[in-house]
This record gives sequence, C-alpha cells and structure tokens, in this order.
Amino acid sequence: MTDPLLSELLGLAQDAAHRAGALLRDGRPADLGVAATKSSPVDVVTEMDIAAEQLITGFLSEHRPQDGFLGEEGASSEGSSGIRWVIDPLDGTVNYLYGLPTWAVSIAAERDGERVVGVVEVPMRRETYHAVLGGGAYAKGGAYGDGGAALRCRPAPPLDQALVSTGFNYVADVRAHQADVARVLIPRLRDIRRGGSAAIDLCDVAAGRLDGYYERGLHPWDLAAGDLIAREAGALTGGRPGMPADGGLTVAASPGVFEPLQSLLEELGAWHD
Ligand code: 2AM
Ligand code: CA
Repeated sequence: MTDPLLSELLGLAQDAAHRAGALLRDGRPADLGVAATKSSPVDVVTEMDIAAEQLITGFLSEHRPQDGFLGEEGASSEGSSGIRWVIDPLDGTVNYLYGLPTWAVSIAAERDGERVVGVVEVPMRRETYHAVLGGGAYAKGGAYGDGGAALRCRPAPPLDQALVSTGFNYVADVRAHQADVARVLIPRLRDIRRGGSAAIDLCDVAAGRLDGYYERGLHPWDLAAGDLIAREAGALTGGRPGMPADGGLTVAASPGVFEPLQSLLEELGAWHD
C-alpha cells in the first residue's frame, strides 16, 4: 500500500477495533442472556455499546483530532481533515445479549465522502477483516492464522445452489414483509442463513463463506466497512438496480449470483424508500 495516510488510517482502525472488541468480550457479564429477573439486561448491553463507541472515538480523536465521526451510539461531527470515521461499536447486538458469538466491531474511514478503509473485528472468532480501497481484502487470526490471507469471494454457483444470508428488521410489520420475500426466495436458493450481524455477513461474502447477502433497513455504520471488504474481495455490492447499497436495500454477492439475486429482490419489492 503506497498511500501513507491510508496506512495510518488502517492501523488506527485495527487498533481501535481490537481494543473495543476486547472491552466487549471481557466486559460482558457471563449471565447477561439469562438475567431476565435483573432490571434490564438490555441496558447492560447499551452501556457496553456506548463504552465501546467512546473508547473508539476517544482513541481515534487522540491520534487524529481533526477527523469527523458518525457512530451508531450518537457520535456525529464534521471534522476539518476530510476524513470521517463511520463506527458501529457493536454490530449483532441481539447475539451479544444472548451470548451467541456472531457480533462485531465495525470501523470505516471515508476520505471526502468516499470509503477508503474498512475493518471488522469479530472477537469470538478471533478474526479481523480489513480492506483499503484498491488494495484488496484480508483476514487475520482464527481460520486465517497469524499470517493472515487475502480474501476472495466464492466462484458463483447457479442461483438455486447459492447460500444466501439475510436479516430481519426490528419492526414487526417490516419483518412480516421480509418473511413474504424469504418465502419466495427459499425454494429458489440452496438455503438461507440469518446470522444477525450485517458487518459479519458482508465479510462472510468476502471470505467465500456465503454466496450472497441481502437486507433492507441497514444504517450507514452497519455496512460501511463490510461493503468495502466485500468489494475488495471481488464481490459486487449494491442496492436497487443501479444504486449503491444503502438503507433501502443492501445486496452483496459473488458476480453471477449478485445480478439474478438483485433482480429477484427488485421483482419482490424487497426494498424500502
Ligand atoms: P445491530 O446489531 O447493531 O442493531 C441484523 O439483521 C443486522 O441489521 C444487524 O447488523 C443490526 O445491527 C442491523 N440493523 C440495523 N438496523 C436494524 C433494524 N432496524 N432492524 C434490524 N436490524 C437492524
Ligand atoms: Ca449495527
């Protein structure tokens, strides 16, 4: 990687994500998921979430005081350097609450509005994924070992052999519509997965662990890092046909799966305005 600014941003994002991941992993009370009689396990998760975001924004602004922020837990500032950090301190909150391992810390950096760095740390897999615009996508730790490896999305099977992940909204009416879409899709695919973390789903497309992923209703921080990682691993990402991935619809898949999946989702009205 030749651009020293991007190397600096990548290093900082990796460091911040690692620290926040450790805080969340080590700070999670063991009885969180079953503590139904305690005042509110959800509050504990919210507190951890906020603490993780503060750790990340504190660390980053110490090193780069002029940068802006957009974070799920409220970080929002313009900055003056042209760099903005887009942060999801805890993606996969419900999994974290229940003690399931599929949760992540997601940190992306934008330069003049363009995503240039993405890091997704998955503490319970001991894996970290990263990408720099134009520089490819990589993973370290876990199945990839300390040396790490370059990520490539999977060679596309026919759509009826594709393993595709999705997510369902927190709003019941939206979930009901998503179930209608899934009902049509399930017999046309190999199978469906519902992991519970958009950031991890996008990295799993990058890693060739899924053929595709789609979801409506994401926020910028859910997808900022994972979208870049998926693209740098050779996957296609987008929203409705011709549009970038956004809150209306996010689709990511190997080329060859992406196009028919995106058209089918368009036909089924799987987006929202
Ligand atoms: P979260 O865990 O940080 O809330 C679950 O399908 C994925 O979508 C998660 O990455 C979740 O992020 C994200 N998500 C964001 N907004 C959502 C919403 N309104 N309903 C369901 N999931 C949402
Ligand atoms: Ca999220």
